[in-house]
Amino acid sequence: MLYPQSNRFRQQVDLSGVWDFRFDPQNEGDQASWQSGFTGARPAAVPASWNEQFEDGRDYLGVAWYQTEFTIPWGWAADKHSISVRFESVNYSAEVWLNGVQLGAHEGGHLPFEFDITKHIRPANNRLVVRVDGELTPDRVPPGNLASLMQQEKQIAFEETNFPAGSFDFFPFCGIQRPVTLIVAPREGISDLTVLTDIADRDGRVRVQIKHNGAGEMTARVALKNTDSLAEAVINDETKEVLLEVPDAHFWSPASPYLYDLHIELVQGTSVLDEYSLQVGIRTIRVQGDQLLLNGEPVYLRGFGRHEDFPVIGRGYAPAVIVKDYALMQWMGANSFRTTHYPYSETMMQLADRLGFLVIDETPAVGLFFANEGLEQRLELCKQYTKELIARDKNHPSVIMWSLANEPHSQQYQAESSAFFSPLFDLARSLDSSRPLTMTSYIGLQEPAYEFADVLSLNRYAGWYSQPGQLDEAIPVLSAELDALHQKFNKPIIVTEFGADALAGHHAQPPEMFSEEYQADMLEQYIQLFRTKAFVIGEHIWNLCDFKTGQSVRRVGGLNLKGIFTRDRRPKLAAHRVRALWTNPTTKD
Ligand code: BDP
Repeated sequence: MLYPQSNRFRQQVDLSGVWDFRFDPQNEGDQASWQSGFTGARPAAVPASWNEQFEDGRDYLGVAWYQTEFTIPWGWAADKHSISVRFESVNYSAEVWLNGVQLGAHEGGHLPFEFDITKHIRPANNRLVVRVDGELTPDRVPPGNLASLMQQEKQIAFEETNFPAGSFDFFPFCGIQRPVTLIVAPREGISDLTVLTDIADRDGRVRVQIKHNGAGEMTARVALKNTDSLAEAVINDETKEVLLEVPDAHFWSPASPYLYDLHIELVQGTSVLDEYSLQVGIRTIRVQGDQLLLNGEPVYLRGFGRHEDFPVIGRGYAPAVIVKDYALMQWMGANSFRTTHYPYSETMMQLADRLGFLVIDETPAVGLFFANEGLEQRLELCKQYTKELIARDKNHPSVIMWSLANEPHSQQYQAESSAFFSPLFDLARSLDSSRPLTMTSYIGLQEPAYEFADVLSLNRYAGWYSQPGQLDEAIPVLSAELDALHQKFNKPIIVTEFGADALAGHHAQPPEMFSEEYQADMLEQYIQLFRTKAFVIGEHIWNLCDFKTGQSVRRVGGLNLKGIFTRDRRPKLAAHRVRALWTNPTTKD
């Protein structure tokens, strides 16, 4: 699926704004034909989560309906063009109608989907209706409301003490959370592109695979602007690929995130049918022994786990917050982040390319468990998410690794977990063999899925959930565990989460839990430890900012306070102390 763009063949209209909205707690909308339009609506912002917009909406995770009207722009013609509507993210699932006609459905938040609406549009007064279902259930991913299962089955982590009962530690925000776009494109045009890059000494090589939906033989004209590289190829069933050589290339890296403009024209006879432009970074990424090599050089990841989370808009798309978070990460001296615990917005990924961040791109597979009920469906969903994520993000030079899950509850389900992850890793490898694969575990030595990963991602809270308040006890335990993990698996390790809650403004000397001093000391001591271990190739602090969670005794004010910035992006002591380490790295730059 191509990201929408405007050029002489393609245009887009952003439907963001205030839409009509209605909660449907009795699930009556289907019967009452709300698919064709409904009354009794209140205004709601799109994109945004519904939960922080309304007094009565925070904990509502059921069905809700959205509708809006639009007019097709002048010049868009159903007989000549293909017109579609694209949703960047609806959580958790969506069913969509246009003028009363069902267009389709999509399950899973955080990944885009689109429908061809060419046949169903009118010149004016088109009514788009979306039914969103935000319920948490055991057979969804991420799952929730596991209480009944937990009684029958072996113990599963902390869900029973969490309200709403998600099997994960962030608020289950719902709604149309990213932009909705109307797109016009040629009927016979470019439908997909895959760009793979390689380097040989100083030279770059860019391989472009092109798909189109035209009839007959086409020619693709491919040019890499800012170089002399031009290539032309006939696109038919056998040949779909164009190779561009770039002598003395600028390689993409965090220190120099150089992007080339790739421009493609689809030609038939003498007519150009379509064009598309893409920014391309020439780089390689691979694991060799204990190292992660970017363009053949070892690279060390300094950065964060994060959440798309901000007051009022919830998990809604907010470009200003995205820009701010990049500015904070740059100020800190970070070069990397993981898209915890779901794919981030497409703007976030484009800026990672442009600003030179190394991204571990994670699917929404968080809080997985392996009890029989719903297991097959959860695996199907994880496969779908993996396919959709790789299809969406495969061309970003910033994406250096796919993460196929965060913290599956595998401990007492070793065989089931292996049987789950083996085909999932195979699928990801078959879709993209150019990037290493990982998954993130809290289990460590007993993690069955580590067997399939190229890099081990470990989340650790020694000094917090274990050895509370005792950093002097915690650090040696962590050190021994890292050594044992490396010895057992012989793979490089990224500590993808470590951190402590700190209530901004709360101080203690000697440091104690929840004080800014304790958080700062803990992060500093972890980082110093990592610097002593050659097989540790990255450190991601949990979290960049405080973020909204469900309510529980562990979450003061319904917030996870492990941010080194507050939810409104003000630094705690730890931000200054880690910045001093990261902007003056003595080793592992
Ligand atoms: C890890 C989870 C993360 C939590 C964090 C914590 O991956 O989502 O927010 O712990 O407890 O287990 O702060």
